[in-house]
Amino acid sequence: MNETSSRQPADLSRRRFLNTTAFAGLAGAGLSVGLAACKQDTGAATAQPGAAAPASHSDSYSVPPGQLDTYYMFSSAGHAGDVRVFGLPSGREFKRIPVFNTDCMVGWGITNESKAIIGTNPDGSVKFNTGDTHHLHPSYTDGTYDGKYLFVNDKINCRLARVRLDTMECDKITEIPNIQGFHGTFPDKCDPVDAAINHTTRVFCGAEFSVPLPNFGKGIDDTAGYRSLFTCVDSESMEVRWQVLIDGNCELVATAYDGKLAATTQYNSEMGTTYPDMMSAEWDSCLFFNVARIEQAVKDGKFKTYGDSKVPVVDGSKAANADPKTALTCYVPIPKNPHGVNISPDGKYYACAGKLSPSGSLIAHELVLKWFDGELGEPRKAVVAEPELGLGPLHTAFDGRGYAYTTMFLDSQIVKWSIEGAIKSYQGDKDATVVVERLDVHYQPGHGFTSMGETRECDGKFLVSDNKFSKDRFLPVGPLHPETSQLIDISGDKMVIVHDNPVSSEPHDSIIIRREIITPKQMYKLDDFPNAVRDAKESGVFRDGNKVTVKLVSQAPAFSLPEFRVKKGDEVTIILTNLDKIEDLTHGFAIQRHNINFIVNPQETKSVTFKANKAGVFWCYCTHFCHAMHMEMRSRMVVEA
Ligand code: RUQ
Ligand code: CUA
Ligand code: CA
Repeated sequence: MNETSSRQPADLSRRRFLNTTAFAGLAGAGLSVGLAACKQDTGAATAQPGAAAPASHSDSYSVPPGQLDTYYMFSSAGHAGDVRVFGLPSGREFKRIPVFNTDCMVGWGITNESKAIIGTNPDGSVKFNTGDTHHLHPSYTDGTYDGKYLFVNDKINCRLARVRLDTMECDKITEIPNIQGFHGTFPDKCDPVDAAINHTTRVFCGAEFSVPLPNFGKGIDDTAGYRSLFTCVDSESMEVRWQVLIDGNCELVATAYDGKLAATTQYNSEMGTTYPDMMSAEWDSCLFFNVARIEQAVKDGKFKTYGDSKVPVVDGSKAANADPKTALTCYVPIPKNPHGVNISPDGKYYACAGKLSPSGSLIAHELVLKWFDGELGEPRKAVVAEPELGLGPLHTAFDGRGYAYTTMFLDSQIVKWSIEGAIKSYQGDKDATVVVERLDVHYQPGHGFTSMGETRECDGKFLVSDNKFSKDRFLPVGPLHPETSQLIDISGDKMVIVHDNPVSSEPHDSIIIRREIITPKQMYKLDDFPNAVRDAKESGVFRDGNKVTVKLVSQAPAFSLPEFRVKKGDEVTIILTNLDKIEDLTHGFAIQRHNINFIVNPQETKSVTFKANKAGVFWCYCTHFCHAMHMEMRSRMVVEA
């Protein structure tokens, strides 16, 4: 237990409230006393730029003005629909990358280019303007991040998005057919057949909710016939490659370092539609997919399609996969309603968190492969440890030194346990030490994740606990509290909470990348945009019937057209290129009373299309502070009656 601070009364009542009221019925709530408090060490060390932050002194985690962080942290933003970029160890937020949301600063969901990525209705309006991002994972090469892409899910509208890590902007969004509740996602790390393809080419997607197949109004009352699918998307084309029909559902997703297996936990092997149904069985599964066999089955034409989707769907149900030697899927039984699945950085074990069971289950990669070779027997034999961890285990992270760190939602703790100790204990060794430390966090953690922890370069320096509640940790800001992101130093024998950062709702999963891995571009090229207005002389108003194209450029502190004229009823397309070639010199463009607002970064081109429905004079102005004459940076749209 950690040392107590001077805040016990409020904190204790807070914990009692959470453990007994909010989660009554789920938690048998052994109320733990003692609260984690950051020990206020006063060390003199300062962070070295480029070097990892030294451990043990809280001051050594501060990043002084003018110095840079050593890590990037990317976080999904939950039902805010965007992706956030932070620096660690400072916890400073740098950027919000719009993905499934609308962002009026950037113009995401407003410009034609962003609408084309998001997807449009026949009338040109954006098809979806909500999203729920839970899980984001970058592309891999050689078992570590290659700094190319970040993939992120949308649980509401069943989409997978890709963010380019050089521009930190979303460049593709794919809608996945036949599914609902797309939750877990993970890119592969290697091709299952050709080991020379040692980088990401596929992204796997787990569907949590089951639906009738096809879902067009038939089979509504036959809930036993509802099905879930596991999906593979091509990481370059972002086309859906194939799907697997399964028994039960998918939850979180993990992938093997050798590319041979993808895994998903499933909490609804009962295939129930109400929550008592979904909790009725004592056992659910971690489900493994044999990627090479699935792709062979697709090649051999052993698939179906559903509705108007052309995506091949192979049969991964238990009944169709009884013979391990030909099976596409392997269902490894684990206790009741598991949640996260995370692979250890050595590639050997999948750690599943029990959620409704106070345990974790460790499944050996080698043994699952052995099952597929027909040499294991019962799939349950692939489980090599099942340590008792505490209440509400959700997700597990690793330090590369043989320890696992599991978040306990109900106990509000990070539990550090020994992988080797857990395996020995499972084999009957009564002296094996399993749990080595419990650290209270504030409060109710969802994900915990470590620096480079989901790569072969796991460095064991930091763990971040993203906690769902903050209550008394920050100045109150009305009924909606921020969440708490706690930075924990795990480099020493004891976990040390370094600091709390408030985060706006609701980050789920995050990843921590060494900063050297990412090389952002500071400037676009004009050639990146086929519609670029390459010279101020190309500016003007071009009419084709009642369709009018207005081309203009921005060069601080002026737009190339001080005025442009259109007619009432015209469909107006404005194409704006920012010809400034100075890093960080972004301009904005907004039109009064027309709901138009977007930015253009240096050398970038964007366009918007709208109806000029009202006659009159409408000022256009630069929204982004760019110059001493920023206020004067205007143009005038004249709409003639
Ligand atoms: S899953 S806590 Cu646990 Cu999407 Cu977020
Ligand atoms: Cu251009 Cu402000
Ligand atoms: Ca269940």
